[in-house]
Amino acid sequence: MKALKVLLVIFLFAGILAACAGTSSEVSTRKYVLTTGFEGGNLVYLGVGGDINGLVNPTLHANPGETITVVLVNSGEGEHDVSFPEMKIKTKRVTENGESVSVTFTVPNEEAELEYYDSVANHAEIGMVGILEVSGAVASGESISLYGNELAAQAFQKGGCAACHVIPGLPGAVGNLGPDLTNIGDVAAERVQSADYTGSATAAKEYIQESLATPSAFVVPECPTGPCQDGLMPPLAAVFSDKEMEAVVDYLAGLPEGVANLSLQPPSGGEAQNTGSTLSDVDFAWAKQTFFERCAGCHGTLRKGATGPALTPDITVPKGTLALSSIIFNGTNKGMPDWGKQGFFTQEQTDIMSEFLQQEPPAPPELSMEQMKESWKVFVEPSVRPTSPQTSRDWENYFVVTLRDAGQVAVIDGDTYEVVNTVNTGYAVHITRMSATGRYAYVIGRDGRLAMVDLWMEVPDKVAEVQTCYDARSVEVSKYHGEKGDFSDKYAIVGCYWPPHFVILDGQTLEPFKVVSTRSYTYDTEEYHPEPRVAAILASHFEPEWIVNVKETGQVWLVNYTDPINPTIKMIEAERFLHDGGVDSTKRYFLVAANQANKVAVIDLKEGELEALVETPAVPHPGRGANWIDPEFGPVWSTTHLGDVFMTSIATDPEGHPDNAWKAVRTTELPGSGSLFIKTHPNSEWIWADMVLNSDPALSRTVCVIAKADPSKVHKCWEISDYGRAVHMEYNRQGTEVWISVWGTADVPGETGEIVIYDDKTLEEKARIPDLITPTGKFNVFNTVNDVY
Ligand code: DHE
Repeated sequence: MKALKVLLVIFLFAGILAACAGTSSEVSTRKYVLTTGFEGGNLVYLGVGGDINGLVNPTLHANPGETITVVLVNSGEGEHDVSFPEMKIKTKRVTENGESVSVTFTVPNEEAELEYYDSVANHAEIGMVGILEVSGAVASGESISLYGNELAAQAFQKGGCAACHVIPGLPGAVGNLGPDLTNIGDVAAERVQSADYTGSATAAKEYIQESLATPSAFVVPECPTGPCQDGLMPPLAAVFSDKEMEAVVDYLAGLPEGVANLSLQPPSGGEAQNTGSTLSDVDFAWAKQTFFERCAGCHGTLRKGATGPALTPDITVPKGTLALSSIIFNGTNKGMPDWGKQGFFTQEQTDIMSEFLQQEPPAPPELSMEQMKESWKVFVEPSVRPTSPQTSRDWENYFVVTLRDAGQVAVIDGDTYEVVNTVNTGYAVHITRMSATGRYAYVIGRDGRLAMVDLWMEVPDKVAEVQTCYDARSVEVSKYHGEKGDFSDKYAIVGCYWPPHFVILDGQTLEPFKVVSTRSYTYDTEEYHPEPRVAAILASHFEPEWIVNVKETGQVWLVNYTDPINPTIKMIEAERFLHDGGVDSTKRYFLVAANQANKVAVIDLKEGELEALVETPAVPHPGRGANWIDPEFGPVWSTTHLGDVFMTSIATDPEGHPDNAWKAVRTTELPGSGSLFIKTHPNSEWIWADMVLNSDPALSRTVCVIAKADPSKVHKCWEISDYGRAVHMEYNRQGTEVWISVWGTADVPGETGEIVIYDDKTLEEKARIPDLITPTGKFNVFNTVNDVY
């Protein structure tokens, strides 16, 4: 990629020379990068890098007679240029997303205020207009004309400090990943005196300087969202000049009394430092694909945010490359993986991703029914499949195990621990659900590829497959058998992230026959959303209905499949960012986490209505949750949290315990946040929880058990391996064993992953199933069919 960058520089340089024709042949001493964006509904230029980073229609500066370069990067799909009419200078037009053009020219040799604007169509009228100020004898080079707070403001912006800290006086500095700096002047003086201080400063200013230059010298124990993370704060010694460092230290040391208005006006001098947003086609394509594969699940393909925050340019450009890269590389304790530390991205790739995030997100293509049908394959026709189980094994105690990075599932005998077969399914396989009879396993990959495995075969194998979308997370089957008909094993449904739709398929052959788009309006503000993704889907036991959770619009759709060509859909308003959930012990109520809203929505499946919205700690993530009887509050359903350290228990018995029903009656503290899954079984005396996304490697491979008899505290926690992460628990059919995955690294021999099996009575380790490739979810046939959790 280094070589490519060199090529890019040569290309850019050539581009600049080309653009120079008819303008100046002198060497430019100042460069400004502008990109296109939206602000308050208007089309605008946004400054990129240096002093103008994130500013709307920034005022550009030049000394009289100076030669400057202006680069324009297209963040959208429209046509744009930058025109300086008084000088009769303009850039060429950009038309493609990510395309850049530049122009180099010499400004007049006298003071002037010159307008620049987009000369395409009516773009200037609707907002794309700014000023180039030619003024005074402004020195070039480092910002030597800036003093005190002005210089501090510039440096804060350069360092991306607002992304992680509250800094009084600095607009937009409301970040909560690092310590709040409101009282840092006082706090710093106290800290150097405290016993647990590990740095070498002896006074407040020295402490602040040390924190900026070598942040690891002392890591503050508590940040607003949990323990502060070593490594997240980038060392700024090489980023700030001596003067900038001095200005920042002075400003912070003067807080809280010395708050000043640090509005980010461009300085009257100082060279704009171009961080550049001119990704090569190769880098752009890499970032686009990688974002889709690794990041879109949480942030959305169009980056409007859901489980993770929105990452549209209005948010990312002001944060800047440095702050974004630091977060991407190091992760956060709110669930953002540490992609750099885990070795998935190099520093260079992290920077490319940060730059990509500051551009307008490209939209991926749609997928038609015709394309789905082209991908549809039946390997074994229903007529030649076995009519009874062809195995003496207890197939209802099989575990279908996701081998995530192998694109496979392993079918493992729950009695003998033998891998009965390994079946190729979709890319980055996500979950498996069983047909109503349990004989078929339906496996969905992140690439929207659905595979159907017949568990009655002597060696279970794939009997059909189809691709229903490019990005999917959920699959379910028709389960209703009652007076309205027998729908066992009749239909399947896939829920997609992109395109945002669900697809109904024949349950025996996987022939897709109905697509329903979820593009719609948010339940609360009735605004159109282009990407409302389908999260969890669950089959009702009461009605011939699927509960389809539409994430971004906050609606739970009850899709009646009695006539699936003409399905009726009841849209229940619930809460935004619906994600995952399960039924209570009576199966009448469905509890689903609205995870960025910090709520759990309860749907009454008998009456088909919203029963309650329950407030919880940050980012509930239950998997399907855990049902058990609390000694004080009666039947409860519990969830753990990605963004907080608790297990929250919600009372679910409106008849027996009406006063408690649909209240979060208990929180039990775990040693860390980052939990994705929780599990129990009616025969067990324990509730198990993981902390797989905790940024501390030891906690990420730790599991905890809570005793149902004493749920006020955790009973026991331990690390289940010395590598990888502990993720997702599942019981065997009898409820006597718990299986937990060690999620390893596919290309590290000996550390690819395994399953650890515990005796649920004694909590002793019983066995390990070694050398599996990145096992994650495990689905016991009986428990999955019957919603036992
Ligand atoms: Fe999952 C369930 C979405 C990341 C393993 N995951 C679900 C469900 C959704 C979902 C909507 C509920 C399906 C249902 O019940 O119908 N998962 C997402 C994401 O959007 C997210 C956060 C980010 C992404 O990029 O995909 C995400 N999930 C992960 C992982 O990183 C996990 C740990 C490993 C992997 O597959 O990559 C993972 N998700 C699982 C598992 C379940 C699941 C094992 C089923 C839990 C159960 O017991 O039912």
